[in-house]
Amino acid sequence: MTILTKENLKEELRQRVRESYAVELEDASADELFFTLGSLVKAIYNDNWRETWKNYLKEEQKQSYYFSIEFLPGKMLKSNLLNLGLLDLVRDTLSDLDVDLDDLADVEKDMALGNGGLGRLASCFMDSIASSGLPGNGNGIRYDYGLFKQQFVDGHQVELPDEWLNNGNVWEIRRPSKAVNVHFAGDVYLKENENGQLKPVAENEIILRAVPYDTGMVGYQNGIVNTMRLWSVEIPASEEGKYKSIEERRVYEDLTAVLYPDDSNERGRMTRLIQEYFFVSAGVQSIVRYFQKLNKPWSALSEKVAIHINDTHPALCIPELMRILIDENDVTWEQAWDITVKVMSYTNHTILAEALEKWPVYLMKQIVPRMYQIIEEIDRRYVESMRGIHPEDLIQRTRIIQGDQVHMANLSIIGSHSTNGVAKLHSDLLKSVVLHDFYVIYPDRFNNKTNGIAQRRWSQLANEPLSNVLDESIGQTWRKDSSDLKLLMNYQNDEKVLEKLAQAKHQKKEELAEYIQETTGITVSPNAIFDVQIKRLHAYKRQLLNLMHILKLYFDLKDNPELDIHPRVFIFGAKAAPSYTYAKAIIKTINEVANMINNDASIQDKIKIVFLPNYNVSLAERIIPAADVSEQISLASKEASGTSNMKLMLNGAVTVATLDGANVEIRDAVGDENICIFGLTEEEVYAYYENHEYYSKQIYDENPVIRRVVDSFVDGTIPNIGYEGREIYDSLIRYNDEYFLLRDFDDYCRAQERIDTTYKDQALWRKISLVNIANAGRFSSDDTVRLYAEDIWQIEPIFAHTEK
Ligand code: DL6
Repeated sequence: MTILTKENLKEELRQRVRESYAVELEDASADELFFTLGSLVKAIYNDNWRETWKNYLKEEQKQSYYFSIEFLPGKMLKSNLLNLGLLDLVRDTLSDLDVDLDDLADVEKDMALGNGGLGRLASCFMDSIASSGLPGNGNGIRYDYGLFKQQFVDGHQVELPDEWLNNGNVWEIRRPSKAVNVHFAGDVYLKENENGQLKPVAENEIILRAVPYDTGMVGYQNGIVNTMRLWSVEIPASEEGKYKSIEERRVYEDLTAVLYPDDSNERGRMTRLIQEYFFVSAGVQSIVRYFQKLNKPWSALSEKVAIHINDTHPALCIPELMRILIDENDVTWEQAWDITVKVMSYTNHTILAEALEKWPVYLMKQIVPRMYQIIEEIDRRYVESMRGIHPEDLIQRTRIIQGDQVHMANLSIIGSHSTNGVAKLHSDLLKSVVLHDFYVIYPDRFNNKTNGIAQRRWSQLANEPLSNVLDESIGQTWRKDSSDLKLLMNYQNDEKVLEKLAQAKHQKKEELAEYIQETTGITVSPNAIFDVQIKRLHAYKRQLLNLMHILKLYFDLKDNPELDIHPRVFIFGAKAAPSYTYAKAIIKTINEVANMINNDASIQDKIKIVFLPNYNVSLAERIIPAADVSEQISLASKEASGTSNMKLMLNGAVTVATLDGANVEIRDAVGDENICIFGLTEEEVYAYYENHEYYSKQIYDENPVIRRVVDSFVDGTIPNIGYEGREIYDSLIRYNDEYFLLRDFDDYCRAQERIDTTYKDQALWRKISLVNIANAGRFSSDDTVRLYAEDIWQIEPIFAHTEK
């Protein structure tokens, strides 16, 4: 269908709204209009979706499959319109009908099937893979409930269910004809068949039906539409009779109900392990089914298919492909292993040892017995193959099954041909520390792929005023090729452009100020510095350090009300995992400090604190364009990459950062004078670990400013906190401040003073902001996925067969 004019677009909407809801266009509710428009947009790209798929088949293109237990696309209406080149046309058409596209887009519920960085990266990659014309698809879980909705009640985080599917999901297509069965549990033993082959025989299994829901991933104005396939559980008709009660059925029907709301390990949680095998098995089965259509020998599988294991949650892809090849297709172990290693690749997303996933042997044997048998054999053969080549202790440290635990990162590295980190520093730390043993064994498997962001969403969609200034100054090529943002460097000294950029920022600050007023009742001035820290609440990300600096400023202002600081609004957005009590204590404390300071007239609005509830992709799209300062203050060596740092930089925020994750590459991109670096380096952090010479109590004793701030958590200064303040105090003093906040505090305060001084020099500030925008192009996920495609997946872009 080609719809190019306002008139036929209006006519289509009119017809569809009549057909679907039996109302006239003018009488349609916002929901009805949104769903009508959504289904029309889908109809527009369906032809390309079908053609893209047919072309992949016809050309027998090698395809990559990105297996991720989380995807976090956010809202899709405007991004689909942008990618289809229809944004302006639809905006104008709706405006004729007195409908504002942005209001209508707000009707869509965020697709929040992820916790944070990991899932958002997966969605940025989906956009970029399609936009680069690459044959790549997503494979994940269609959770009935997304990540919990966060509310604050008396300053405490309260979690509410995210019923994102209540009104249906206009973008997905349920495909029961492509469903597959997944087998769990039971007793599995090996028995010789009539051909003398040992084959598994299973009894008392649980069989579940995995039904795919496909969502089109629309490429940016290139006619390509790839697929994100999310699996949902059902009870197969053949198994209906096995369940004696509704409750018993419900246990299995609920397997894909909830996303685990924790971005670290879910050790020991049976449902999570079932979820992992469920989407892995369904995905790998459907890929093999596709491959079989090509009528090629198994040896060609790695020429046609690349499977990416996004963090270790999909690591069972490795034994599952082995199972399908050996058990179902009589491939020898040796050949199956050769194929599997060539097909699989793995990304590590964390440096935190406690987040490296392990599963108890007993649980694996119980839930996925055949997987466990295959892993045991992989492990046995690994040990055997390494004997005589590497020392025994190294082999034992790297094997998959150690004691009563199955190490999923070890499985992922041993069973794949590529392991990458997500920023240079992170990849180096993997090689030198976290996965050093493996680096010794497989040096060629390790590589770096610095993360990137879907730049179009974070500039063109989220920040129109900025996009307009860019168009007027450097032309429009940056919209397709973000490396052209570099052209902005030519305007560093152009007063007019600098002024326009400042006006664009101000406009977004006014909009955010309005939103803050509406949602929290707090009045903030757009003339203040908007200082932003948005990310999951985690001790290593050090939101507490930010709060400690705010408290210091507050005490300084109490001591000297005339203190000359530029007014600042500290904006937080963060969810804490429901079971992470320490993180929740920090949320409560930030909220109480906010109450105390925001209501203290003597501060004369020089500091305001706003903790916006329910941080998600849509909220990020409001906050990021309005930010002046980007807080990236994790302890050096702990943040694998970070991606909010890239989004904020693209929107002209100036970064206050430790040399951690991708901050290091941001510093390299903009130069020391355009970023505010502070704190321990990763080498210094490791030196402390080696020498065991960090004593936070000593810093506390010797530094009266720190003492005053730390004491305020327990001495009654902050109203309405109890055990929360004590927990914070103890973490800093009694438990020796695991993330070195006290060590970095003074340097952080100096960095903040530099921010204040620089902001007062608006000419300088504007120039720094421009340099950040101009150098953000290198953090485009278009580039990142191109490198994955070339170096890891060996897939090539397909020629866009339809409109360009
Ligand atoms: O690679 C995406 C994202 C990184 O930017 C973050 O630095 C990293 O913390 C995050 N990792 C995770 C996974 N697990 N943990 N913990 O979300 O990945």
